[in-house]
Amino acid sequence: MVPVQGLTGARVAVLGLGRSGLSAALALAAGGAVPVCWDDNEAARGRAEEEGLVCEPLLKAGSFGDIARLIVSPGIPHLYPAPNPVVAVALAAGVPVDNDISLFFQSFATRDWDSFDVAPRVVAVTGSNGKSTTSALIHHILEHVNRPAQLAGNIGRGVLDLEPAVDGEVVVLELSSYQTELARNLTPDVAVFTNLSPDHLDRHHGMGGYFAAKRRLFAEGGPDRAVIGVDEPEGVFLAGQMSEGRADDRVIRVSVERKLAGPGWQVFARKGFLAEVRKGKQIASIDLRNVPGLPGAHNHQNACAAYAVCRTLGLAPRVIEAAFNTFGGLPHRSQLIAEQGGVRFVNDSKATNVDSAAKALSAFKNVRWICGGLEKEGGLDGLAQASQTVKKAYVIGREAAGFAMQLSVEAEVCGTMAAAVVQAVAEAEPGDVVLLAPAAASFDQYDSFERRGEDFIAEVEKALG
Ligand code: UMA
Ligand code: ADP
Repeated sequence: MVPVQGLTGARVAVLGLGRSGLSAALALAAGGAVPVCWDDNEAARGRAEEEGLVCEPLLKAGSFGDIARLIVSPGIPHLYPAPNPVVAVALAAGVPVDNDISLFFQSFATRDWDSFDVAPRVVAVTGSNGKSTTSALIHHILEHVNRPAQLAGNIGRGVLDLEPAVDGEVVVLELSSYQTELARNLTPDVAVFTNLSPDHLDRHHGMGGYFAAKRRLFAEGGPDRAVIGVDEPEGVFLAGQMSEGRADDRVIRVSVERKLAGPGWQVFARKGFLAEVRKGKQIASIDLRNVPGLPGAHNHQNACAAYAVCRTLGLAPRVIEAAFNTFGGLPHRSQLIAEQGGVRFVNDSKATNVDSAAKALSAFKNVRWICGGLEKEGGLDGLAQASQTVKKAYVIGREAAGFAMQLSVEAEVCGTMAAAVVQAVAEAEPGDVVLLAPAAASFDQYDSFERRGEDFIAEVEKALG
């Protein structure tokens, strides 16, 4: 745990007691603050009380009279589509609203660091898609070279749950837009922006708000190095804003769509080959085509970003290449779960938005595509181009019929995962790929994308006997 510094003796309200809230409350207490906790869910309050935390309703009159700060969990809206009532009361009372990410940045460095040979560093990764894969890949490469490293954030571990740093350590944080938008302290040493496509638009009041939330990671005077995907206009703009001039190599530009040139620092992948070019010279080239844990151009983007980060940390290209080849990938992202009779079964349940599903479809041929669920704002038009690899869609979800009608490929309304898998297995031919890439959230039928992916795996196992 990282004990919170700077709030000793202060009463700090904590709203939401899930993974981030619970670790925040415990880290506040460890640092000498007095956490005053609340969660609308009784079971969550019960778990917190078992840890010795005190829960009090935060909506009663005068609740914020003596509160120094309100720490809000990322899943709880603070502005759009409407602020949670507790957040609204805190703001009206003039209480600063903040989050666990901010507490981490204000608390991570300690006096112990004075005796370290190499100061610990924080790498933070944001973007619409590829955050988890890129973060996990950076962590994997660091472990491969025996550099002390820890991984947390939107990838499932609260940041204050990390251990205090050791000499030379690198902490890799995956940060969502919910997290970057609210954090009052946000000062990584290396910041990464993978890409941008529509997602969470209700929480950010549209694309402008969504981009603004993400670019907070790159605030003026911010990271020493910025690794920025420049395949969308927002990335090009951000890289330009961060650079003093064309040769400024504090910014590393990343592309999987074009060869990048110029006097600065760039990493790009074309036709399956990663290239690093610095000051106009090619420094290294890596063949990514047969790297098992990183299939498809979207994963080559993740590889380029992770490579760039590791180069800023002083690692050699050949060492990074060796680590790529032992990366196992993450569950629910391009995960090969079975192969029978020449048919491969791939679980990409994490493809919860249109862009990620399109990228997953483009990574394979002859796809029998299981899709559908809770549709996100912005429509499904972005899937049309990538659907060229699709032989047939098998649509699940409560609104499966409406979802199927918007697709540009032959689509069968199956409703449930069980029905979709049985039908796809019955029709699959050797060379086909049965791919779960929903292009939608899971919450109409499941608690999470993980449960949806696990259900897919269970149904495939059943269907294959
Ligand atoms: N709650 C209330 N009132 C409300 C809403 C929620 O009290 O009105 C309570 C719930 O009862 C629950 C708690 O708040 O107990 C949940 O808080 P949370 O949704 O913020 O979830 P955490 O468990 O704290 O997990 C969060 C991230 N969740 C979200 O951003 C939704 C996790 O990312 C992250 O791994 C974790 O912190 C540790 O940092 C998950 C996620 O889905 C993977 N992220 C989104 C995504 O990737 O698309 C952004
Ligand atoms: P995030 O943490 O940003 O959601 P993940 O690494 O978990 O990203 O990948 C989520 C999904 O997005 C994957 O299942 C895959 O379909 C797709 N994906 C992965 N990397 C990228 C990328 N660089 N660009 C677009 N889509 C991607």
